[in-house]
Amino acid sequence: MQNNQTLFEAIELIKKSEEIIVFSGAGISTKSGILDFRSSDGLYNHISSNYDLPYPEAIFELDYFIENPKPFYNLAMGILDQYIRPTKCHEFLAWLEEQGKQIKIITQNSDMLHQVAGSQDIMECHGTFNSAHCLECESEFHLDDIRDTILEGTVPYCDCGGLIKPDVVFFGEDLPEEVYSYFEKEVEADLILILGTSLNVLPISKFITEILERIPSIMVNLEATQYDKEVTCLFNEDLNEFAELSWGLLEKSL
Ligand code: CNA
Repeated sequence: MQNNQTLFEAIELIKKSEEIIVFSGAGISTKSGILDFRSSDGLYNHISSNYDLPYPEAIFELDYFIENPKPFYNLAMGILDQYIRPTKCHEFLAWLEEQGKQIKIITQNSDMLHQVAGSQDIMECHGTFNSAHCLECESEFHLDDIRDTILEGTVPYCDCGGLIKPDVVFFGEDLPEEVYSYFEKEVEADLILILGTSLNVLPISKFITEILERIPSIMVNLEATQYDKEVTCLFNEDLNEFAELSWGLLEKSL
């Protein structure tokens, strides 16, 4: 760990905080085997090398998906085919909650790993893979209803003939209403943990970075972000290493 002083400061902040907001991004799940978007070995570079698309982001754009859903479902097949488990960091957050901390997870991820780890209060601001809807008749499906079709390499369609789309928020779609109502009020917390996000995706990164003026923060991210100077404790480190060290230190003192 780069700086022991900052680590001890972060541990003290976690220890004395009762209400903690966690803002997580794709970086918390990379050690589970799910690529993030923007790292050099992330999804965008993978898509550029392996898919014939006008630009990598097109795969997550609603208009492009409606025209050509095959690339998205091909990518989804590769993810569903893996055995994916939560990381040490997901587990650390669930453990903090077990210790009596009030933890609100605000995640940009749709991989459901916070739920699997046991966290209770989770707002999925970019939707979820767990459910899906027909884009024509709006019938609802569970992931289990379409999983086999996706794994066979086939695009799932509804009985009405409409294309089925997982309930993840694509570029061109709005965030769930609960996200706007949550940030409409002044957010109260003792601490915010920002974990594994480049803070590039609007509007959610704007909502979060506005809070940094009022609430102490810890950010853990391998790469620098444009908000590094605005956080209280910064770690350009691997999240699992941070979680393991913090867990060990807190276990002795909480
Ligand atoms: P991003 O823009 O790809 O940024 C991820 C950040 O995490 C990068 O800055 C990396 O440096 C950092 N990172 C990667 N691995 C680690 C690690 N082991 N330890 C510490 N830091 C690490 O992703 P964001 O989440 O900021 O972007 C938001 C997008 C990505 C959202 O719309 C998500 O839905 C979307 N996404 C989600 C998943 C998922 O559900 N797991 C996967 C890929 C993309």
